Amino acid sequence: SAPGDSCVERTFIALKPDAIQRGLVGDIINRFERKGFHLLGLKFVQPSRQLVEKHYEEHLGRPFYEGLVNYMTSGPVLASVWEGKNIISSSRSLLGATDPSKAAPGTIRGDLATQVGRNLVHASDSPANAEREIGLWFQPEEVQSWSRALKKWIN
Ligand code: RTP
Ligand code: MG
Repeated sequence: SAPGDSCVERTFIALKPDAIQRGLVGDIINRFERKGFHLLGLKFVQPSRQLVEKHYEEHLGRPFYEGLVNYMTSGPVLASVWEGKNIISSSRSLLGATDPSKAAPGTIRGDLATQVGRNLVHASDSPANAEREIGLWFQPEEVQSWSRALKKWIN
């Protein structure tokens, strides 16, 4: 295997309803592509309450939970699967802090958002959660695999 292959991970990224409604899909996807991450799956969905409740089940009982579920079901979401070296921590760096008012300039939330309850995008926070979330949002056949044979023009 090539050097660096051992840290290649998959993650689940969701563009939340505010990202769609504000016309920020291209900007946000562009940042992941420019970073060098590879798109494996992409789907535009109106999530059910049940799906969002499972997705954010770790936050059940928190004061913001009900508002979070209402926000995430308020319109279509762009669900995606990406692959890349250290993508789980690296994608969370691209997003910036959960609260956009504390997120650094240059990050998605730092550049494009102001409120924690309207923070544009979700990224998985661990390898276990990434696989759990990919399984919640996607059927196996909806996710491509990047074999080395397909990467004719890149490392
Ligand atoms: P996400 O799961 O959406 O990628 O965000 P995160 O890891 O940065 O933050 P997390 O703690 O998992 O929170 C999930 C989402 O809940 C909303 N939230 N509101 N204090 C609040 O009002 C509050 N805290 C969290 C945000 O939409 C956050 O992204
Ligand atoms: Mg989270």
